Amino acid sequence: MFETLKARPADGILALMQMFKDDPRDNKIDLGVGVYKDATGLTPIMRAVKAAEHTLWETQDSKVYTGLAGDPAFSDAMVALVLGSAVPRDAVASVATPGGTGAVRQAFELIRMARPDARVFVSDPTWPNHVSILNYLGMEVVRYRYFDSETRGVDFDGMMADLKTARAGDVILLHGCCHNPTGANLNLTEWQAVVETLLETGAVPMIDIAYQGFGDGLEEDAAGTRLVASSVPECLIAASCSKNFGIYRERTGILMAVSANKGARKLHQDTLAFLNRQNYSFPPDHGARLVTMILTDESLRADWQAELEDVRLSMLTLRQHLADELQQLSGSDRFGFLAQHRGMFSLLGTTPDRVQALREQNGIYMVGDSRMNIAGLNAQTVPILARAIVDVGV
Ligand code: PLP
Ligand code: TYF
Repeated sequence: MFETLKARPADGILALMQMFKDDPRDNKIDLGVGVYKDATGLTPIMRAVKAAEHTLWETQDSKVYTGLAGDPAFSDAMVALVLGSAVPRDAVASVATPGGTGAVRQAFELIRMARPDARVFVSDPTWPNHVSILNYLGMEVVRYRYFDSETRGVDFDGMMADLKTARAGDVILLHGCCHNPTGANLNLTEWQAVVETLLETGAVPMIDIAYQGFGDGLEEDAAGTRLVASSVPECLIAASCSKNFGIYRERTGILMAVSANKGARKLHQDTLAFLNRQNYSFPPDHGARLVTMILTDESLRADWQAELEDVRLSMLTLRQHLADELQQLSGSDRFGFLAQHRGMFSLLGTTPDRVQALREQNGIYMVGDSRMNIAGLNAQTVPILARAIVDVGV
């Protein structure tokens, strides 16, 4: 039977991770997979996470199943973190999922279940797994213009023109903040214009927010998501705790369905729980429990926020350092976008052969589309990267 299986294309980002591991050079620089790394190249366990794990180990007296939606306290804490007071709590149905990817997958399945002919509009470019999962589910993908390859900012006019072609019942997938892979983001005025287009077309927004706290701050990074959620009749939000809590392998995420129609909440909640049951029954609990403990304990939360802020500022410092070095070496301002971008990633906007040359000649690993993980740098490697970028002719 299994001889009918066919080979699948590998995930380019994960393949790059392996290539980096296999490279024997000591001076290699990893700007590939999107995990935060400190100046020594480590991805630390956050202090508040360690403390919560310690308490959990001492106090947890059972690991009996939670519920199909996960622990309701996790939903309460995460709805508050992402949405603040933008919408009433009883407007939100939600389920815990295995990571943000699990939330994305469940959201797509929910859309397909409700509207098998829905088209899903995704930014060009977007996180490759969006497209890969949509293709796998047999759903129609439409790309909207997003990245301006000249300015390396958002091609907002192109984006708006493309979003206006959506129809009622189509879905528009937006990145809540810290766009992956480009690093280019909408400002609040632009979010407002997107909201108006959503209302005009009747398309439903789905927001993927995987880096809250990595851009301009916890509240600032959620502002676009909150604006959308409070302005449209219905929206879906897939949130990940992998990055901002540093609990990647614990697989912690949440899917929220927000509806202005309060009578709909029970049906939404039951349907989300049904989808969890079909796919894996109970979602993982360990990471979700740590997140809940941190968000609901004043001192753990303060410590988490302080550490997250250090992480955020360290990436901003690296961005500015890299932009300054490039300005000096190239004698031009054309790399200023690196300091404007937010989050872990910046799309350098160069050709695959230059990306390959940087890897082969300099041991600098970035994703093939020229996405760099800024957190892979430190004060010593910034000038090395800047020199290599200028020498390769970007
Ligand atoms: N969405 C985006 C845009 C991401 O970059 C990621 C990254 O990992 C995820 C979702 C999902 O993350 P995870 O499934 O590890 O929580
Ligand atoms: O974009 C990234 O690098 C992160 C991590 O299949 C990631 O989102 C990469 C590939 C993948 C899952 C997660």
